[in-house]
Formats: sequence, structure tokens, C-alpha cells
Amino acid sequence: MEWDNKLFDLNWSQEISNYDQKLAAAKKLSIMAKNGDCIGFGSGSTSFLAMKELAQRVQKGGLNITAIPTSNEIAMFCNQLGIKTTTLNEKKPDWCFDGADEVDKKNRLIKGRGGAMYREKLIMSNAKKAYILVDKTKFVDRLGQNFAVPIEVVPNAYISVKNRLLELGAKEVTLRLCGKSKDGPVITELGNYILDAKFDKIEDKLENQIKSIVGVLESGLFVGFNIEVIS
Ligand code: ABF
Repeated sequence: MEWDNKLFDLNWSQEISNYDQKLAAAKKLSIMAKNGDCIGFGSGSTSFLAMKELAQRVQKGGLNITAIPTSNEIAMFCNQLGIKTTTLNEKKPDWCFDGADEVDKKNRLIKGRGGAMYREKLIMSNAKKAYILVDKTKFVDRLGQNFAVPIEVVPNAYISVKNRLLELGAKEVTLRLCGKSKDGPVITELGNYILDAKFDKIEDKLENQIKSIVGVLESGLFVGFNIEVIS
């Protein structure tokens, strides 16, 4: 029997919100890939569509790329779709793509609804350029208007981090809970918790202020990256 690596149904695309806009962005992204590119693969539904578009080009035999995935889930999808993967310890990405929850006029982002913002920021900070794939609902006048800033914290520090975030001006900080019954904290790939912090005003310095709290691994606030937004 042949080795069967098919674990996922990769046909759930039609349930994606704003599907047509996301697919259009994904298609624009996929034609940018060139032979030999090492590409950071982001998470979320728009990135998933881009990954499927890229996989079609790979499967037709016309494109030879290597992916650095931003989550274990994306790594498994790549594997199933026949896209080679590597890690940041082996290779540096030439560029990367990812989704976002909010984009403001200065190309600052809130990311991390899927909880993968640490690896997403790690890859983005090692790539020369990031293409951010969004539908029109993601553009905001004020960063933080629709989404809280997600923050990955070491479990034994989540109360002290929450209190520091309130001191920094957060008006509400909640522990992200999982599932419909909300009976336990969401656990990240690294075994940490996620706090969601609502801010009325987000200045550039907030990213570093959050990062400097002891017990914080990373936040979903992305400031100052070389970004091109594709919608
Ligand atoms: C990832 O996917 C996250 O950082 C962001 O929260 C989310 C966006 O998802 P989608 O493309 O499904 O709106 O990029």
C-alpha cells in the first residue's frame, strides 16, 4: 500500500467569509512566486487560499518553492498539498505572506486571532518583505477598533501580565478560552495562554512596552515591518 498522508479535508474553502475577495488576493499573491523562492507561509483562511493556489502551481510541475510554515497546522497542510517545507534554522525566507485582523493607514497590523502570532512575527521579522492578504473588512481608521491585541503569555504569569497591561492603558483584558463551552484556556503550540487586550489608543511604542513585560512571549501588534497589502 502507498504511504497515505491525507489527514485533512482541504475543501472547506466555501465556508470562508468574504470568500471572493480573499480568493482574489490569494490569486494575486500566488503569481508572485518564482522558482527557487523560500517563502514564509502565514496562517488564517486567506493564507490558506494562497497556499492552495501555490500548491496548484507546484502540482502542475511548473513551480519549485520551499515553505517555512507559521504553524504546525500549516506545515501539515503543506505536506498534504505536496509543498516542501523547511525551518528557520535551515533557511531564511526570501519573502512571506500572511493574513491580518486589522490594517491601519500606516500598515500597522493586529494579528493573532488563530493564536499563531509568535511564529508569524518570527518569520516576518526574518523576511525582507511581507505581503499581507486581506479583504476590505480588515482596513481600519483606528487600530484596535474591532479587535483586541492578542498576547501570548507563560501560564504562571498571566495574572501579573494582565495587571501590567491594565497599567499600560488596556481597558479590558481577557483570557482566551477554547471551544463552545469555554471551559479552559486556549493553549498555544508552545504551551502558553493568550490574553486579549482591548486598547482605545495604540501608539507605536506599545508593541515594545508589551514585549518588555516579564512573562510575555509575543504580541499580535505588528509595527514597522516592510509590508505590501494585497486585497
Ligand atoms: C492569521 O490569520 C492571523 O494572524 C490573523 O488573525 C488571521 C486572519 O485570518 P483570515 O485570513 O481568515 O481573516 O494571519
